[in-house]
Amino acid sequence: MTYRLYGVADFANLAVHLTLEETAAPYEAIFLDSEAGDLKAADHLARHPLGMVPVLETPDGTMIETAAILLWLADRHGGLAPAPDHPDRAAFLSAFFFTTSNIHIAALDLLHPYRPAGDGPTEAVATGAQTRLITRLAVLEQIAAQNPTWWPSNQPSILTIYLAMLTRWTRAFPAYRDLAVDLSDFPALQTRAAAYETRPTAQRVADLHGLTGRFLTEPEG
Ligand SMILES: N[C@@H](CCC(=O)N[C@@H](CS)C(=O)NCC(=O)O)C(=O)O
Repeated sequence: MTYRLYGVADFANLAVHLTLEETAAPYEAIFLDSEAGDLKAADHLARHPLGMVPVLETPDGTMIETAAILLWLADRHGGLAPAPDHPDRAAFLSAFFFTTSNIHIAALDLLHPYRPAGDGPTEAVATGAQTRLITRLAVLEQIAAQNPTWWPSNQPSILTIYLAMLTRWTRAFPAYRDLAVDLSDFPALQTRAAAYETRPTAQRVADLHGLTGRFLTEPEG
């Protein structure tokens, strides 16, 4: 079966799309139009109960949640994360789930502070998110700087792909421009994203999302 990825250009499905391109697996990327209401249409709500993306249709059923999909693809196709029985798996999983639980959530608060703020002050929420992001990226930076075998600096990894997509957002789309968080403050993380983004595979996917050049490390806001 050909995988079918549902997404919107430059939404979270970008990480899944990049990962699919690194596997040799056949897939189809279907772009929905969020402005036209495609995400909340009945056919998409049947795929995702909240009408969100990414959604990946697989031979084992329909999957949601970026991190779950990335891990599932890595396990199924190999090469993009330590295998489940590898001794490096424990350290890798810790960093990967640290990213989804801490970086992804804080990035959303930096981009969309009005969601958690409700009637409260959005700038205070965004400022708090920026502080959390910087502290948490520093944790990952310290790990990456030790060059663990499970996080190569010059090979694609679902951790690099996921993290680089999130930091693309934190630099390009913060709710307040002066709160942008830039990967260049985290050199070991930046090295990984910079090595990855120039791969022909990454550039092919970027092009389909309307992105060009150093789309991860030097995104245009
Ligand atoms: N936890 C989910 C979050 C997915 C998510 O936030 N998707 C956004 C795009 S980046 C979305 O579909 N937004 C459309 C909407 O909320 O209507 C995941 O990691 O897949």
